[in-house]
Amino acid sequence: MVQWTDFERQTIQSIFGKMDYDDVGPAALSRCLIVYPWTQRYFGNFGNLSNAAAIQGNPKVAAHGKTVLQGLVLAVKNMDNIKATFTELSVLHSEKLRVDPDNFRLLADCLTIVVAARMGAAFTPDVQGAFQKFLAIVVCSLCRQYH
Ligand code: HEG
Repeated sequence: MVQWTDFERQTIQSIFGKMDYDDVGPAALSRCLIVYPWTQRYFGNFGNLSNAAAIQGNPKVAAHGKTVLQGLVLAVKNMDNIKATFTELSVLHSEKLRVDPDNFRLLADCLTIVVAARMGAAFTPDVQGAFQKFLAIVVCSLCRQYH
């Protein structure tokens, strides 16, 4: 069972409360697809991913970036039960989508970079610590149904 301090809870809720999902979701997913091009293999039906501009202008990437954030919002709303909240999503990524679980961490890191860039000086080391703890638990929960 994960223990959260008041600061960690407030920080996570505040970051997601203020987040512009239409901006951050597409930016994080496109950054992941550009920086780690092998992650593109799961999105073969998304059309043109041939270069950074194509990825950043791809409406399917944008839409899926928002979908991923909706998944994270579910975790924010269930911070004391993230593992159970993600059981089905973990099964989906493992058994149907066959996403290599190492990639969860890569997307989480891209999201951290995008959030840091948007928050600027407000992204203090303490805030980063809380945010990355949250994402580490998300990643860990998504990996749980792999066997
Ligand atoms: Mg995944 C579908 C969340 C990482 C590839 N992902 C989804 C869906 C959600 C989600 C909510 C929709 C599920 C549904 O339709 O029921 N994904 C999610 C989170 C994270 C993540 C929260 C990690 C932070 N996903 C991830 C990574 C890859 C990936 C790293 C591949 C590199 N996801 C993927 C694919 C689909 C989803 C290929 C199906 C997309 C589609 O066909 O529309």
